[in-house]
Amino acid sequence: MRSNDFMFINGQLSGPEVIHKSKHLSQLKGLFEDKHAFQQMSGEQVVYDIDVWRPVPDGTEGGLFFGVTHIYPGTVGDEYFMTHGHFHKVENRGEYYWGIEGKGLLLLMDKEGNTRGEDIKPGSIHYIPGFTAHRVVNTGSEVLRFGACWPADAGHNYASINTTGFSKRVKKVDNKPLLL
Ligand code: M6P
Ligand code: ZN
Repeated sequence: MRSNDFMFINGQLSGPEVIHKSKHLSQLKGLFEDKHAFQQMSGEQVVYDIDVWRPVPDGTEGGLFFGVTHIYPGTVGDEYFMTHGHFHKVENRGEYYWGIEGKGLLLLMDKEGNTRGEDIKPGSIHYIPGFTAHRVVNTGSEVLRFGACWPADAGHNYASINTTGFSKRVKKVDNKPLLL
């Protein structure tokens, strides 16, 4: 039998077609509230890395993608490092996220702009329904790793997050995370 070359060990995804991408602070311009603090930081700083396995071409109906995201600890002002966040281009598509290492908060926002948070920790599983924007925030002092599995035809819609963002932010208040 032919063996599979894809492995997922110790929070690391490896295999011949795994794509690695880094999100630098400069690519998250406008998302953090404290513009002054943002300007003081290097745009070169990596906020998170993503490893993605796309076994089928982007847009394939019925296909699935698999990814691992590594968000580094840090803040912009008092706001924790986080992913950009997105709705799906094909809005009804859902997704699974699960916690691997570290701790954080998954923000889920519906089309009416109601935002709620779910704690992400090693072993936690999160079902993200369609029509729901999703963003992950690292509220810990270690790297936060989470897995993701989503339909290959879901796509990413970043536009509305760029303009209106999420209706709640996660900030460090008295050294503790608060959803405000
Ligand atoms: C997960 C998946 C990816 C997504 C990534 C980073 O791995 O949801 O589709 O690209 O997180 O999130 P974002 O695209 O919002 O920066
Ligand atoms: Zn998604």
